[in-house]
Amino acid sequence: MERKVLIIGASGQIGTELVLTLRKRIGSNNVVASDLKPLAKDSKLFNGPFEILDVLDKEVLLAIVKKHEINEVYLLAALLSATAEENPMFAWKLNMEGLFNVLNLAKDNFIKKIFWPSSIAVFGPSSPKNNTPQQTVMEPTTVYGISKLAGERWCEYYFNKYGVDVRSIRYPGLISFGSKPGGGTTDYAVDIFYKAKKGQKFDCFLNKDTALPMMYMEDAINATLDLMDAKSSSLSVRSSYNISALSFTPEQLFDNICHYFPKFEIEYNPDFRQTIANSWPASINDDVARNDWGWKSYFDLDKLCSVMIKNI
Ligand code: NAD
Ligand code: AKB
Repeated sequence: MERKVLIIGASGQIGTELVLTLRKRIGSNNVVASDLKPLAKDSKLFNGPFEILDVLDKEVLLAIVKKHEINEVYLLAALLSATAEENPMFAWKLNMEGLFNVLNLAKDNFIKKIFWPSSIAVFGPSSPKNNTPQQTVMEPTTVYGISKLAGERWCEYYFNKYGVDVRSIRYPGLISFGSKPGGGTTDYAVDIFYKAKKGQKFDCFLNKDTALPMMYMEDAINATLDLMDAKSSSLSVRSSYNISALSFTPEQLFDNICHYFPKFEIEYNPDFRQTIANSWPASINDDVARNDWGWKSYFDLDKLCSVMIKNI
């Protein structure tokens, strides 16, 4: 069967890279990008089909699926951790209803396969802080984390009850230059490169010793596409897979960037995002993903900094 993919929330940090990579692999016309608003003039996504879509509008969603004969959906529309704390009720609505609208498309046999991202935010202060395992205590304290954990449970439920082929990864903080991040707690690790390159002082909203799990976008996109290509029978997890690449603090990232910009300066002024970061793991154990579908990361901190500085 020819793959016909719809990406929802395609103009965001992950969507932009995912659309371009998938279009290279399976052909531009087989990947329909969609988002709330028309593409920006300088968008990289003009090289294939695009639809305006609010994932909360299930009639329009179904019409687009039928129009393009879509059989696979990647649902990226969500409010991230920091933005969600500012509007908890809307975050819950978007993050949950959007997922139900897509899961129900598969339950009703309009599509065959779904990718839905979870996050390290599913863990909370009572989870082990270091080398956090796939299965452990999960008591998230952010609305974002609560919505992701609930989403994971629903994905597993739809797989067990209705046979819906939904696959998921708990992404760590993602670092990329293709599109700016949208309202997360790990966004500092992207913003810092722009300030360094402009020769400006960086005002960091986390403390210097706050270690968080992070990953370069190319690793995350490869993980996503590898998981989607994996044989269904090899997948033991239908909630969401831990994956891991790097763990660093703002100070370690700053020190690395200073190799390129020795006069770069930083000031630490933690805000409400520090509380969110404090509740998350510092590092993640990804043995299950490695064993089930061969996950492996390629970008360490040196390589990540070098690519970011070259391309920003
Ligand atoms: P983003 O904020 O950069 O992009 C989200 C996109 O969704 C935006 O283009 C936005 O316009 C669109 N959108 C918002 N509401 C919509 C709606 N109602 N209908 C359709 N589109 C809508 O987010 P991202 O960083 O690309 O993240 C994508 C997904 O991955 C989210 O579910 C997020 O929770 C998850 N995730 C991201 C990271 C990360 O570091 N970027 C880490 C863990 C998990
Ligand atoms: C955020 O900071 O909200 C995201 C995430 C780790 O889910 N980058």
